Amino acid sequence: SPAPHPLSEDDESLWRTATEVLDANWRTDHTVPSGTLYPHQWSWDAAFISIGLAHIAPDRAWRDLRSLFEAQWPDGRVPHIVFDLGVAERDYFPGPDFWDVPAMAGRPPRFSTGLVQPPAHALAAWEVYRRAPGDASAEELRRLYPRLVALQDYLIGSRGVSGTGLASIVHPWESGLDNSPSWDMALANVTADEDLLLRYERQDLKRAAADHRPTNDDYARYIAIAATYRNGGYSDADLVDRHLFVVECPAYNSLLGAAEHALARIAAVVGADPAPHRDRAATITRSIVERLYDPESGTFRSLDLKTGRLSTQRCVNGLFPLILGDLPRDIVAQVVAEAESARFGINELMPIPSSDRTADSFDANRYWRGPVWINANWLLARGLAAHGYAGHAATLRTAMLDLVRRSGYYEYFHPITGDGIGAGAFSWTAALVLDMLA
Ligand code: 2M8
Repeated sequence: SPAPHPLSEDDESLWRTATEVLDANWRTDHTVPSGTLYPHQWSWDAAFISIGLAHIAPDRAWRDLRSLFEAQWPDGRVPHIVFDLGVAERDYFPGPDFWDVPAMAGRPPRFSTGLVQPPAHALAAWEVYRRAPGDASAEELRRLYPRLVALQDYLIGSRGVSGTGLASIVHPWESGLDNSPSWDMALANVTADEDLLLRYERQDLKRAAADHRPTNDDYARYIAIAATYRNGGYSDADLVDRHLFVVECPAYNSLLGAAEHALARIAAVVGADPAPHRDRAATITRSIVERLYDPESGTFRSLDLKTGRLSTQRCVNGLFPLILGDLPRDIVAQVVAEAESARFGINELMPIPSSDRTADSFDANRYWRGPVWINANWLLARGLAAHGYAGHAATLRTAMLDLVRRSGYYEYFHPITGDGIGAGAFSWTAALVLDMLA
């Protein structure tokens, strides 16, 4: 479908190619993040993808979100991957055999993982509704609302380990920022189970360069943590005592808070009470500030609940609280200063990298340890605009669009050369480009 307003010739061609990426990655009732690396449906990918689809095919936007929530567990969790059982086990690791989840609520056995991902879906549902208003969208919101609430209840309840309104993640994969330096300290206390990993074959290394992906050492820990959670029946009881990895992430919890803000708006449309959502949002913002903000460095960090220690690493997740409209002004100013600093450096030539450029842990090629990601920058641009930093938001938008125009719809980008890395024809990159052009 055509752009909603006339575009320059360059942007017109960007619009067309982004549409082609999303068309090619559509599979009956959902979009895959990438036809090669990620042949199933991913949770937070679906959220970003739906926002792009809202501009070209609102029916597909809603279908994608609905498919994801049809896989919701009876306890409210929405799985981080919904498997396409028609795809061969060897096409993604760890696949359905590894996760081995039981049949439930009309779903076949092995239909998903037992982990979650950042709860970006309420925000996405609201944004799809705003971009494609009307009765059909209002009806979709009505259907999704109780499911979105059940997800929040699960995260704030079962995953509310600290009792402060914040949710803990039990695996780096749940953060979406898989190998971020933000987890290095917590992972140092997890024994890498090389023997366990040797029983499997990593599929990602057949499809992407090894120095662009997490290391085998990372994967050995990922598998050990996932196997522990699985062997405990995916139970969330006594996590701090029983589990290997229990962390509060500032990005994850910022999206949790943003979800409550979005649910307050959705509630008003579907005839529910917005007040409880506003209360929860306020609690989440307060707790993020009280628990995850380090006044000395003026940054947010992740908190390891097993040791009680804040990570010393400065990563892009520390900037995510900017997406909270109720973040206190003095703290907003400090986070903006961090984003402007040489560590992240907002400028027109390059979007914000996933990790502190000046840190020893910075790795320009390796996934979430340095490269530029479009979803993170899209969220930060939104946050900056909402707090009155329109200039910074425009700068990030220009930098993102230039990068994609130059290098293509990559999964992530080298933060110095701008070269595309990881999977090409990556769905959320295409979707968010559409949103920025519209
Ligand atoms: C990446 O994570 C998956 C595991 O979930 C992987 O590496 O195999 C992350 O970038 C994550 O944020 C993303 O949702 C997923 C699919 O795009 O890929």
